[in-house]
Amino acid sequence: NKTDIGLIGLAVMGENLALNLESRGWHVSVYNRTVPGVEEGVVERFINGRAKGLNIEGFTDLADFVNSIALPRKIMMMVRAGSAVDELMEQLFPYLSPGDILIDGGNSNFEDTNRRVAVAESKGFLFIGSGVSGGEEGALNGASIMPGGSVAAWQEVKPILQSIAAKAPDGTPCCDWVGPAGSGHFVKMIHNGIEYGDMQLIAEAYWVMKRLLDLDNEEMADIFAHWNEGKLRSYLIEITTNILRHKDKAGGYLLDKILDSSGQKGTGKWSVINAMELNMPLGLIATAVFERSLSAQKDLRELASRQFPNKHTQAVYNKPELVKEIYAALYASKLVSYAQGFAVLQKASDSFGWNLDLSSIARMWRGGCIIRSIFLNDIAAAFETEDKPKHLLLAPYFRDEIKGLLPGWKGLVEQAMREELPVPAFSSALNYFYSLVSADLPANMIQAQRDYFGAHTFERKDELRGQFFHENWTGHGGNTKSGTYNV
Ligand code: NBP
Repeated sequence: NKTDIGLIGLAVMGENLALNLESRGWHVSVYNRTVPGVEEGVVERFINGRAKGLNIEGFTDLADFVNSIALPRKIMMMVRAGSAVDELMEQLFPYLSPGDILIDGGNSNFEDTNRRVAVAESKGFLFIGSGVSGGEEGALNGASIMPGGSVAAWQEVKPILQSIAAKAPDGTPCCDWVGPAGSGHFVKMIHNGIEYGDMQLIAEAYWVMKRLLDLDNEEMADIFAHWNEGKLRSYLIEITTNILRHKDKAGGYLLDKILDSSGQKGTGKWSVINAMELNMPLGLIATAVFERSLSAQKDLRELASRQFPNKHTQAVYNKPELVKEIYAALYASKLVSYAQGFAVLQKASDSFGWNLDLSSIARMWRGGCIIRSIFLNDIAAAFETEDKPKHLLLAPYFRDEIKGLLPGWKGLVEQAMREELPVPAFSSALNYFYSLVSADLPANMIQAQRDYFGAHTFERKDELRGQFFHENWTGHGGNTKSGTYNV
């Protein structure tokens, strides 16, 4: 009696996914490597612990594990991203049969997935690289799952993956086919980048309330709770409310005792690096990543703060008015962030031939994952129209929203700058917006400078586009141009 699916890697994600699979009626085989000195008895502990009495079979021998699964085999790997996945694949290949399907559910780099899909297919197997978002809780009760790779595998794994996915409020599973090669992992990477942006924006909203309005944690929690009833309704706003109210065992609020130095694991950074490779602006996420880096320089900031004491005015603000402006800045900046993220997805789709469906991606993110929100319904709707918007902010609904938010948004940034209060993501978003809606930018100066010192050439407003000119700016330079390149 063979099992329906195998799962490798019994750390926090793997264990919970195995339990989730079993709870949906699937018969599951599980395997974890046994390395002397690492942690031994992982499989045994799981089988005799959380999996006791369940339809889950444990293996410590890889061949036995593979043989226990029905053909074509579906094997999900939930191991540390990086070389562990390659090592595991090499170990698995000798035991697989043609048409077997490997699913990498870790946070792999999409370029690694591009390569792995090709390697697996060259050996007659199928490979899916899938983002899985939602952490431990999502893995157990329903995650957002973003699979891409060998399309022939999709019909085989669809019922299984959709059964363990979260369901959006309208009942659709938050799991659908993304596209070929590493597209599933690319989409997951941008998801994580957007998560960095959302978190930074919420942190700035909190900071303005605390610093300019002098609100206490309960008052701030009430405001976030109120916002969570409206257009900003989302998981991150919800947990922010809970975090603000959370008491420390030793008394007081825990949040106030947490060191303001944040860490990161790299998916935000990858989003920015890949956006740069695609020559696409992703400034809000970049700002969020850089702010984490700057926050981690706590000692330097303490030193600098003594040399440049803050000139906070202690002005008395009208609370309802300022809260409205904070809301406008948060909502508008969030729109900018998603617009930038989806534009990167579109560019990747065009560059790599992935044919991504942006509305389907927005729908997949409505449940299970960290950035789940009702606002993703509006994004899905915007990309579903016949006449697809060239940019999310140009979709009629969002264009009108931004017009309504702009006065409050710029008022807030203006005020914060005057108060020497950092709101880097709010202001980055606002600057991006102003640049986006400027038919003219000072890039003519950049082009002139590039041509002046490097003979990089320029196009002219009074000539057809695509013709490149070089000026002998000094009278003594030569007429040799640099090779024209446009990234
Ligand atoms: P980890 O990322 O900590 O990975 C631990 C697992 O990988 C253990 O089962 C470990 O086995 C196994 N492993 C390692 Br390390 N090297 C191996 C190798 N060479 N061969 C076989 N197995 C190996 O676990 P996790 O936090 O559960 O995450 C799993 C994946 O899911 C990661 O890619 C992660 O980025 C991704 N993810 C995590 C979360 C989250 O919230 N934690 C959310 C979404 C996605 P051992 O027990 O013998 O050391």
